[in-house]
Amino acid sequence: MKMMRVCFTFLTALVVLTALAGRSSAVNLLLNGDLDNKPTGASGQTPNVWTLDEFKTNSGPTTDLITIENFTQVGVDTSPNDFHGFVKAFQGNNITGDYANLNMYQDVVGVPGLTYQFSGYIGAGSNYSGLLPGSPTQTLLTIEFDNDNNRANGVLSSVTTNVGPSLTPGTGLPGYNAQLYAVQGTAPAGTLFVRGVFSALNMFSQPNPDPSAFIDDFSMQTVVPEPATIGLTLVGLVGMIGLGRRRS
Ligand SMILES: [Ca+2]
Ligand SMILES: [Ca+2]
Ligand SMILES: [Ca+2]
Repeated sequence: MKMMRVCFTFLTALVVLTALAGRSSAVNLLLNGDLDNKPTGASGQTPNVWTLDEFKTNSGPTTDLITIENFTQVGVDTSPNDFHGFVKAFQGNNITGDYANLNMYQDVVGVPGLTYQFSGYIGAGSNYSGLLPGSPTQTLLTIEFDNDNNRANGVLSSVTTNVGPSLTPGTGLPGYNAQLYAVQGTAPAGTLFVRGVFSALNMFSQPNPDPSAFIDDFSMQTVVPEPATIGLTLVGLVGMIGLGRRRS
C-alpha cells in the first residue's frame, strides 16, 4: 500500500514536471523555419533542410515552384534583407489542366500523446489562383504523424487545415498581407515522426500583377498546457501528499 502511494505521488509529480516542461518547451522544433538558410547567398534558391515535392498534374515532376527571395517582407521578420518563399502559382495552366502542385515538408522526432502545432505565415498576391471563387487551388497546412520518416509510404494519421478561404489578397509591400495560420493534432500511438507540410495544389497562372503566394516563418511546437491544467495538477499532488500523510 505504501509502495502504491509512493508510485501515485511519483506519477503525479511526473505529470506536473511534464506539464511544466511542456510550458517551457515552446521552442520551434523545425530547422530553417524562417527559410533564410539556402545553398548560397543569392536569392532564387530552394530552402535548405526542407523536402520539396513538386509536380504538374499532366506533365509530372518539375522544379521552380518555390524559390527563396527577398523582394517583399513576409511574416515575423520584415527587415529588408529577410528571405521568404515565393510560391509560383503561375507555373500551372488552368486551360490544359496542367496544374502546379507544391508540397514542402520537414520531419521532426515525435512523441505519442503530445499535441503539436504547425504554423506559418502565408500571403496571397491579388491574382493568386487560390483566391478565385470556386478555384481548384488548395492552400493547406498539414500535420502528419508517421512511424517512419517516409511520406510516400503513408502515415498513421494527419490533420489538415485549408487556409484558402481565409486568405486575403495583398498587393506588394508589406508581405502581401501574410497572416499566421496554424493546424494542431495529437500524436497517436506508434508515432516516431511529426511532419509539417505546406501545400499549394492545383495552382495556375493568372494575369499579372501578383499571381503568386508568399510564405515565411514556419514553426512546429508542442502545445503549451493551460495554466489552469497545471494548477489543477498541483492541487492533485498536494492532495495526494496530504492523503499519504494521514494514512501513515
Ligand atoms: Ca525569413
Ligand atoms: Ca520575413
Ligand atoms: Ca510513412
